[in-house]
Amino acid sequence: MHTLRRVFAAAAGVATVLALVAGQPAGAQEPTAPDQGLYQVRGADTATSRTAVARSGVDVLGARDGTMEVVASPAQADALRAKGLTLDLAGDWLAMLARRSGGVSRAAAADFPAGDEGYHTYDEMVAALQAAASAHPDTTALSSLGDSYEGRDIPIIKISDNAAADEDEPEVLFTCNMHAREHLTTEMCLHIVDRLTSGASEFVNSREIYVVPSLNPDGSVYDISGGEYQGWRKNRQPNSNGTVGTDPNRNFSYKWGCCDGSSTSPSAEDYRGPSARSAPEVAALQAFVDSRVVGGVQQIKGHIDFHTFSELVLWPFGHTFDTVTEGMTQAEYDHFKSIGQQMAASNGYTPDQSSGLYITDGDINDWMWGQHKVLSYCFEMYPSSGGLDGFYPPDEVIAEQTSRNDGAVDILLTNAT
Ligand code: NO5
Ligand code: CA
Ligand code: CA
Ligand code: CA
Ligand code: ZN
Repeated sequence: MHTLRRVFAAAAGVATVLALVAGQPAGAQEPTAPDQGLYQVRGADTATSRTAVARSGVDVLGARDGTMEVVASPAQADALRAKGLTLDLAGDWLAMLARRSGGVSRAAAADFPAGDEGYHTYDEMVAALQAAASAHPDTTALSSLGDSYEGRDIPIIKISDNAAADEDEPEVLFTCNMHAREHLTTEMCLHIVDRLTSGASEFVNSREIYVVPSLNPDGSVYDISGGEYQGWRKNRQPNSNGTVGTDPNRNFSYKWGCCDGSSTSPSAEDYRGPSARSAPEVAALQAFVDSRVVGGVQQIKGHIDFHTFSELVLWPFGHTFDTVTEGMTQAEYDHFKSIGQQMAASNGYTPDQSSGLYITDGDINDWMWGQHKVLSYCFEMYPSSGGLDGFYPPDEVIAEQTSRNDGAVDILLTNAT
């Protein structure tokens, strides 16, 4: 790991709503603005049909109880209707983005759009970690996983008694904001830091806890650039065809691209990248987790990767509908399910195997378990549904929706042994 250093990278390039679509070369994919519709898809009642929707090229915002929320072009919407699904148009995605963010001028964003300043920008997140580190020098250690594509640090804070020492205590990892627009998750990780450094948790003495509040700093900065929400998901790494972004949660090395759970199209929101761990942010996280194999034993025993939205607790595998398969015994699956159900009972989310939602390959949880046998969950946070606002709930919800997971976090910490 590197010493944390502040990097004030300017918001890269033009950050306009049009850039979201205009950066794509003509003829390479579907026509875009202004015809990106937000749709509610009904009839996707099985994981197989939800996977078909995910594979159709639309941007899946959320999925729950047989209803999916997607952003689709007219052609994509027609193709899904032709499969017998019902699509209800809920709005013009780009117009909703512009309206939601209030039409503020397009300077680099000093903060979130008006009314949402309670969210932490990248710089505010770094400052909060530095403040926590200087206020609690004995129980924290702040460093960086390495650089994002645009050269920002990816801060990681360790919280434990004698944090400077590598003690013989079970290690636990919390990761957030792998998807740029899922800003509530950054607040979730910062809330974990707050709670664990406040002196209220016994786990500081019995665990070594690592928190990464933003796995995707470039995407996160881009998403609020110009004072307008960009609805951005991926990282900001350019692709060979002129589009931008790899989906980090399809870029991990375990069975990367194995199972039609990601896209080979660079313009797709679930583009897997040209090769496994091609995204620097993914490579940095993998290198860190690899480095926690000490004396042949992986020290990290538990992990939650926070996303939004749909209020779900998900466990591996994502790449197969099978519960028991290569790399997962019945006893291991039952353990995942049992702890997952306990956590869901504590926060009111819905528990499921990840592939029960739709098939994904190259996701972080499959890699954490498949490669390192870490008890690894994906939480999809608040709200349960919500279209555009699903990614941009007002900052008033932050306190309630992050503390809502205190019990689940404690269950994970308890079982990470
Ligand atoms: C995640 C999970 C299903 C792993 C994903 O909507 S999300 O992108 N946050 N859902 O598809 O990577
Ligand atoms: Ca702020
Ligand atoms: Ca310790
Ligand atoms: Ca240790
Ligand atoms: Zn996500």
